[in-house]
Amino acid sequence: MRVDATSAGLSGTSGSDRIARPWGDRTPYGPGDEWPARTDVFLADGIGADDVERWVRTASVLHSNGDAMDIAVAGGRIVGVRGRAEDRVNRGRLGPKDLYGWQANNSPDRLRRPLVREGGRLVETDWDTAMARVVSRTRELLDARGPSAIGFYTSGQLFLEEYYTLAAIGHGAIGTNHMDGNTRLCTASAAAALKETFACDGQPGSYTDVDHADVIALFGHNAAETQSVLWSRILDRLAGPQPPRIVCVDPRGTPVAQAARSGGVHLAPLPGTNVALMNALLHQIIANDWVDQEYVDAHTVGYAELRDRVAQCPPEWAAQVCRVPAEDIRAAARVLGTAERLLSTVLQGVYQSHQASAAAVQVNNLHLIQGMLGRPGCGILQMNGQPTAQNTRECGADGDMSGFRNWSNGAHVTDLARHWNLDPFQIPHMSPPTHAMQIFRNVEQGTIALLWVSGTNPAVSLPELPRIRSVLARPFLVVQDIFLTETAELADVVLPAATWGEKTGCFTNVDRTVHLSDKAVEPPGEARPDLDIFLDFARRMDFRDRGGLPFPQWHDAESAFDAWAASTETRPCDYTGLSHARLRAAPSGIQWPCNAEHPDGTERLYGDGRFFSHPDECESYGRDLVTGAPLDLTEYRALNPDAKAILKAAEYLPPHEPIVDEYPFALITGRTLYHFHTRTKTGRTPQLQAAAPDVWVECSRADAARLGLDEGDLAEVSTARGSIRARARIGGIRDGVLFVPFHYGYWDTTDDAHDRAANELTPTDWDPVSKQPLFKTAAARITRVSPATGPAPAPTTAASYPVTAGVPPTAGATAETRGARR
Ligand SMILES: Nc1nc2c(c(=O)[nH]1)N[C@H]1C(S)=C(S)[C@@H](COP(=O)(O)OP(=O)(O)OC[C@H]3O[C@@H](n4cnc5c(=O)[nH]c(N)nc54)[C@H](O)[C@@H]3O)O[C@H]1N2
Ligand SMILES: Nc1nc2c(c(=O)[nH]1)N[C@H]1C(S)=C(S)[C@@H](COP(=O)(O)OP(=O)(O)OC[C@H]3O[C@@H](n4cnc5c(=O)[nH]c(N)nc54)[C@H](O)[C@@H]3O)O[C@H]1N2
Ligand SMILES: [Mo]
Repeated sequence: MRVDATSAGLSGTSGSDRIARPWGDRTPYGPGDEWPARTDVFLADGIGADDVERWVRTASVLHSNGDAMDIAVAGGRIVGVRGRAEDRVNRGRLGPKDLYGWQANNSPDRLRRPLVREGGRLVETDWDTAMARVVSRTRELLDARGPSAIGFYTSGQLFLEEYYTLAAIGHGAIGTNHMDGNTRLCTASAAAALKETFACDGQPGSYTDVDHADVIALFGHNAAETQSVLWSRILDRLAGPQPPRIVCVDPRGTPVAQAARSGGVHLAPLPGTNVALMNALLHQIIANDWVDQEYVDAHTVGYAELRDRVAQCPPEWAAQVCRVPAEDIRAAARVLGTAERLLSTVLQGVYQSHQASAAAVQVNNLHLIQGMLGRPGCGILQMNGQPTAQNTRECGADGDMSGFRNWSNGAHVTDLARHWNLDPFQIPHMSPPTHAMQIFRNVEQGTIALLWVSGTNPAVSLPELPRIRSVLARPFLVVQDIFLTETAELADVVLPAATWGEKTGCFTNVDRTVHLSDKAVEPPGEARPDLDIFLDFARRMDFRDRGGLPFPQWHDAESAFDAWAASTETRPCDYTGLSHARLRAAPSGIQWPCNAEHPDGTERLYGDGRFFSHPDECESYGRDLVTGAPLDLTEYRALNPDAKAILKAAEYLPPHEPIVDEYPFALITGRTLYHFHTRTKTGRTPQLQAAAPDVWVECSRADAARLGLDEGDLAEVSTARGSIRARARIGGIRDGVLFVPFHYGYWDTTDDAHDRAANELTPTDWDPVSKQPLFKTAAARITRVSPATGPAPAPTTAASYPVTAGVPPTAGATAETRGARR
């Protein structure tokens, strides 16, 4: 076992500086070998291994990879982290956010007491006063207007036990249909793609598919920055014998694109054209007869329609639409079509782009028509983004029905009501659950009068912020967070939460691995775990089940987990073989389904060609991919009577906001390696904040030359919604496209005052199938405002690398830059 002990990591670009070297040292391995272990460690300044009193088991909450780690505790505080070498997910590795980001837990400006609005200002108060306000407002609204006046908007960052409890309170005790998560902005299209193809959510693949694959295709997924440990695994395969070929579909020159350019293929389509490109790739696979007809006949329905649809989409046609060479499309199709073991991953370049679900489904089709499913190396990862988003979906806190049950199936509703011991009629199921974009519309119209926001910062992360600010001003707003965020500033009641490291619970990553996260330290001040806050609300509301017992019937994380596990019996996400004790005792996380039949969990789904898609069992009857219109039971039964996988075709349609003379650029937004979302944690972490201190805009060399824009110039970027100012990074993005990171909130500017949030620019528009907003398809213009005073504040280590000379490389924070500010 190798130890990459990044003791302080604060100075210069030494070998252990994981800001300068985000993926650390290579540990090469070959196909079918086990990924070698490497233990990454970071301890606070002045703390040595001997000073650590306890190591407490957990996993990362700053992305969806689920990297297992131990928290170092000394003097009642978190003082560092260490990767868990024995875990199947990361084999000891940690990314830069994981190594450094825990420091935000200890930030002096954590929320320590509840706040209530008095005379227009937020003032500190006690829990009784704050909760009494929430309870009395809820009661008033329930009496006067019924459950539909109450809305919940939650997260992909709480724990499984918390989501299950929130779902039980919202859908069960209160009976509102208005509950969703920020997972709607994140991976609703992943869930939709799985439901369209397999009639049920749940990832078929496994991270160990990386160990076996000979081709790895990443569609709109900058894994190098957003799942940096998964990328390390791929880099280690690339450094070993018989490396896989990489196919990358991304308009930016990400590290993934760079890896694809040697031996694989990088396609850089115009944003919003994924369906055209996918259809052309499928066209080539079918035209060259790289199809596993036996698999198609045995395990799928819908092939004839797919074949006829993509027959109309030759590479030359897609080349015009996507503006990529037809030759490159042919080359990519050849790599994909001649693969022996193909692993595909899909993320926001598809899910937040035009025709999101339709494009994601075509990736599933690519695998099904080649029979590349359920075998080592043949995996589909319709990726999650947030660490615990899988659980939001499983538990139903995003509006899905708990346990991947089907809202349109009366027997499923009755079954859930039996587990909750409630009357089935109390659980609203006459119409589909309200999606987040519609919840905010209802708030705007006043029909939702109380909105309870937990673990998300919509005042920065929702599209079209000028509108969102006025929407959030309308309802009685409850915000449950760990910091006074831009959203909390607008609240009527602010509830201080305990977070990761300060509470116990479980979460599940994208390859279905369940980890337990134990409490390591006390939360600051009077902050309480989200679970305790939800249960306290339920007790004060005096919710009761059919037997007159307090509802929910559970009272802590362990009893919540047990209730959840019991409710998943016979469901695809079967947790009946798991418990806190089992997870605490196991050396590694465990993949669901885990039950009597599979006591050690299940590596891959669907290897036996059996799907959860029988009409009586499935989670969803599906939708039309282009219009989003739902199918009913009769239509679904006619389409798929025998529980097969479904091949669904989609016609390409042009994006809704065309590129025009006034707005000649396609604008995309997204992430950088060093920050997480709205930076409530990473902005308070010295090493991470110093690596990417302020917003920038990426532009290609040719476009910059035409516009007279130089590296570091202040530019104004505008769309029909608004404008921001940002320093220009002349980088590796394709011509005609601009990229702005969305991490930087609107008021706290580090230098001159100006709007800087990407979401000032993004449109209120969403995918018809998944209802996920389109953060990656808009028309924009860019103009130069003033000359550079230095290079743009963009990292040089990954996709935002400069193409001009003279930009100093990003390295670890120095003593002077340690004072982080947001
Ligand atoms: N460092 C870091 N890691 C994170 C997060 C974070 O904030 N920071 N957040 C986590 C979360 S919640 C998520 S959802 C994931 C997101 O992870 P990713 O999806 O990997 O990240 P993004 O930067 O949003 O978008 C990925 C890529 O999509 C490309 N793209 C844009 N438009 C299109 C298009 O039309 N077609 C194609 N093919 N590509 C396009 C962009 O150029 C970008 O490189 O990351 C997770 N991990
Ligand atoms: N323009 C643009 N916009 C985007 C995206 C994009 O690519 N481009 N991506 C979208 C995506 S994929 C996502 S996931 C969203 C993310 O958007 P948000 O969810 O708004 O982003 P975060 O900053 O992660 O907000 C999480 C909040 O939870 C708080 N928190 C952390 N831990 C806990 C806890 O244990 N309990 C409680 N109660 N609170 C906690 C944090 O302090 C923070 O305020 O943004 C979306 N918006
Ligand atoms: Mo996300």
